[in-house]
Amino acid sequence: MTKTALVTGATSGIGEATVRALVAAGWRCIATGRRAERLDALVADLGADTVHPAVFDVRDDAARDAALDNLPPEFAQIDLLVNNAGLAQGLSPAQESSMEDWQTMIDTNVTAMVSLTRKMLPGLIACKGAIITIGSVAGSYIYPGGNVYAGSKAFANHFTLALRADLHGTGVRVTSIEPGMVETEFTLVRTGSQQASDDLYSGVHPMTGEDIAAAILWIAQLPPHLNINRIELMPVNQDFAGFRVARD
Ligand code: NDP
Ligand code: 8X3
Repeated sequence: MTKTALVTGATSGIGEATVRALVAAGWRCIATGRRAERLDALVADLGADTVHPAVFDVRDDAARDAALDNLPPEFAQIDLLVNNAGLAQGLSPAQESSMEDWQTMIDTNVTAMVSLTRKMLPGLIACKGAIITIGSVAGSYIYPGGNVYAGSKAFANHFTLALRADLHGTGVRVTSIEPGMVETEFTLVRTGSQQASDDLYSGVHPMTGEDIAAAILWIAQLPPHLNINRIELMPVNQDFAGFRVARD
């Protein structure tokens, strides 16, 4: 029987690649994001029978509920939730950061992710479904300017493991995927500069959205007795050495 995934943040990057990978493997997807034209293009490309566009800001619970509470019947049973929508804003040290940027990251990466997950739990339990959350290496290893983004992803990583404990015995599978550098629109959104994005990834051979989507698809298709708890991925040219000292 055809399974259905809800993929948040499917207008670009990891989310869009995930929808493409799942649909190619025979899944139906509900693809979400604020940019309706991007979702429309995805539907035009992949077909309205396999992709249902759901346009809403994940921070707006009422808009989210309006989009998800009356799905077409063939999309109504959601077997897989991919918590992917998220962003970083800014790279300034904490003492120079914007409170507005911090609030946006907390509202999107933490509050909205938790709220959507809570909403989906009864349905996921009923069908013994699965949850995959895109956390980040930034939640485990600190880099300067990571501050609230890193904190929000530490929350995502850890909340996902905590869900696994609470869902013990329900048959629901839960996985935290924690990538390093993936070349998407992430750094453009974070810095507002395409040049800064190009410079960051230049020569690194960063991961692609398709690389992460392949991991998601692999996990989604595992037999129901098998749970991948967490996966950390990096490009070969990125590592986690980060100790520094300052001298007086
Ligand atoms: P992109 O910027 O390419 O994609 C982000 C997606 O999130 C877009 O589809 C965007 O849709 C959606 N989104 C952001 N804010 C909102 C909002 N308020 N409401 C609805 N949708 C929203 O970046 P990535 O694909 O790289 O990011 C996907 C996830 O992966 C994020 O959670 C990110 O933190 C995480 N990640 C990324 C890494 C990287 O190096 N790229 C590494 C580790 C984790 P729209 O703007 O249309 O609303
Ligand atoms: C973002 C990962 O390595 O670009 O979540 O900071 S990294």
